[in-house]
Amino acid sequence: MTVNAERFLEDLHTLRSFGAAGVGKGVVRPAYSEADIAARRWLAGRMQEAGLRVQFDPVGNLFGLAEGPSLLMGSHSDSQPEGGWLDGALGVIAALEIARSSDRPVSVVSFQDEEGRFGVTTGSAIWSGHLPLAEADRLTDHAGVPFAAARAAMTDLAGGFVDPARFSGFVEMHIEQGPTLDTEGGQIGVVTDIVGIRDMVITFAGQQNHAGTTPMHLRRDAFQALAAFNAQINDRFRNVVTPRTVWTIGHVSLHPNASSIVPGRVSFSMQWRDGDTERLARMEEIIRQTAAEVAEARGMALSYGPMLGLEPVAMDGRLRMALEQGAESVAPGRWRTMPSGALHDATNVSRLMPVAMLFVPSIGGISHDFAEDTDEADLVAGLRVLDHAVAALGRV
Ligand code: HGY
Ligand code: MN
Ligand code: MN
Ligand code: MN
Repeated sequence: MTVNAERFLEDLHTLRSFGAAGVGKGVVRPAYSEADIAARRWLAGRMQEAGLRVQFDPVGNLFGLAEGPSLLMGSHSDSQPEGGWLDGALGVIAALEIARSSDRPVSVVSFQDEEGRFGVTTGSAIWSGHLPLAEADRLTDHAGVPFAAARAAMTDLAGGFVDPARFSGFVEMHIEQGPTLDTEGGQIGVVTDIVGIRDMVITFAGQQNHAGTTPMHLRRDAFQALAAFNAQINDRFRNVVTPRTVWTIGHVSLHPNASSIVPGRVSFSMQWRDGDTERLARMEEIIRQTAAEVAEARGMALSYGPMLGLEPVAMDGRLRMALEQGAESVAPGRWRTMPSGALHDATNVSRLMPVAMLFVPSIGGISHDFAEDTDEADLVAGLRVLDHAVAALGRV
């Protein structure tokens, strides 16, 4: 089968136009935003033109379904609040091109809210049964918008959940979002495993007060509590973590966030990732222990939001082998196997069927930033590897 690289690149750039940020090639296309829904409507049209039966499920996951049993390929088309044009989009458009040009039955999916506006890879977590819909409906984003309200914007499109039994496996192409391939001059990464993750919101509540008249020793300053907590977990993690372990406080809301007011409350996102479930659990113990000690020492009230998480997952051997054969024929000497430090929908789908992933380089290792980009030659090389792999997999 012959993939059409020009059509593939053109569709990628058209998808980028939905929520184009006007900064580099960046996009602002969070789940359920106008740009996201418009992009999904456009994708549905392209799937229809490709001869696929379009089905949106109740949470906005968009499927283009081939007749009968098929291989599922795809990713997500929602973005981070400041997103790159390829994160997720690449996998969806590559899947569409393969489905269009393949003589094998290939279905296409764009999962919803992989970027976790409401949680962690929400759409595929719900589809795969990891997150009950009723529980998801109670989640809110950082602005307090409930998931149920956000997904109501797509009610007119919503159909039923697609039965996963029709798919023989799932293959997701994605940008690496890290520095490995770019630094080594590699063109293709065949993924071995995807890290696990834990994510929760922690709140310290102390005493709001006047920044001029409140002596330091009488303060119950929420920012100081966060600062102490952060310093202590960095210290205590030292003998627990490996170079692959990461942890991030990415979202902080300080109340009332005014320069002349001692902050009375802070809520912050605490996220950590590792390839080992034990280590994730050990880090959780340290986080909870440290938060309790800081709260006690500073007279703060401590509370936690729901903890969301996914376990580490290994890729399927047979699908991985097909990708490795494809990589060897398309990019001999310029491919490698590697773990994924980023999360992907493939983690959730792995509960339902065999999964595998393919990476192409991120220039400068940059992602989750408007500057995210990949050389066109590498994008096309990744498409060709998928082309080979699907042919190698034969009839599903
Ligand atoms: O955070 C992640 O790893 C994914 O890009 N949402
Ligand atoms: Mn992604
Ligand atoms: Mn992402
Ligand atoms: Mn993904």
